Amino acid sequence: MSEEEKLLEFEKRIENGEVIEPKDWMPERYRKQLIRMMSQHAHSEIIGMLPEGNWITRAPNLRRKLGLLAKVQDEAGHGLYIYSATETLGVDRQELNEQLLNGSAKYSSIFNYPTLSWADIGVIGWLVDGAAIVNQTLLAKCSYGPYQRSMVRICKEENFHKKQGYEMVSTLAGGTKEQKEMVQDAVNRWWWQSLMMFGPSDKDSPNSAELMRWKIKLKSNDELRQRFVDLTVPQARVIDIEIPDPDLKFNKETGHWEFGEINWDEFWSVVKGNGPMNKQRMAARRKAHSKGAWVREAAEAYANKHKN
Ligand code: BYC
Repeated sequence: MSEEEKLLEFEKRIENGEVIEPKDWMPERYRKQLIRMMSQHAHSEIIGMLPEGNWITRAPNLRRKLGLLAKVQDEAGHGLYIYSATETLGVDRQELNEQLLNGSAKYSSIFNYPTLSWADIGVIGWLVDGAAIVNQTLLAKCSYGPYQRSMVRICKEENFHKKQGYEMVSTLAGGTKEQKEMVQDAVNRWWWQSLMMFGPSDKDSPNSAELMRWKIKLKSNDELRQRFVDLTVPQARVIDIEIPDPDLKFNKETGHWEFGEINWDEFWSVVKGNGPMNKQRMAARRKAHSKGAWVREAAEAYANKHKN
């Protein structure tokens, strides 16, 4: 079969809703796009542990500490599942990690902001994990088998993260005047950044057309962002929290919440490495990588010893 015929057959399989498995033929570009997107996703899970890990020692009580510890551990597990799924595409985890450390692979913009108060931890669970679920629920139906399967458990855990975040936020919102102010301040600092997680608007998204044709993405960046806004605004109203957007209004005809302009200059600046915490995040990753060298060496020596 010629390459062209193989491509036609591959695209027919995608069109019919078939799932592509690691040993199936796939265009090189499909493999490359998946490696790019999945590895960036895995890196985001691992870097995402840092802003929250910052508050483990300062959780206000044992229940909150246990919840936060479990959440941060879950993120490590998510990174592990997605790195493993990415390795089925014939790429080594060491190589993926090098790409992160040398700056050629990205990770989510959201983790380049600081966690300034305890309320940030609740707001991250509510908004950041809430945004992640909207995106990942569809990835759980994407065309590549290992990626979609890794998403099933991740989505279940993210749902728990979101629920515990919303419970924290509603507790603070119903607390003292200071607690309410603290949580409103956190929402003011994380709202727009959560909207940016969905990526550039569709007209500025170079990868979307290809990813949607191959059903890696099932909905566009703007469609998912709108869904997140529609789900989240009513949740904010229930707990009397204001969304920091003067242009936010409900359009009865479309049934959607219309929102103001996102600061795309800020988004691209953060993506290019100039956000408030980019340098600290990468420094923490480099340190963890070099401190873990002995574990990798020991694991390799053990594997070699037990090869036969
Ligand atoms: N941040 O063509 P586009 C989590 C880049 S972890 C940084 O639209 P695509 C969690 C994009 O990579 C959440 N960069 O790209 C963890 C591309 O650059 P390259 C992570 C971004 O791939 C712990 C360029 O901009 N989730 O949930 O079609 C605790 C043009 O964009 C961002 C995932 O990774 C961004 N926000 O769409 C709590 C999900 N947005 O690579 C929570 C999987 C865009 O060409 N990924 N860029 O150099 C996706 O769904 C898609 O890759 C995206 C972007 C929607 C993110």
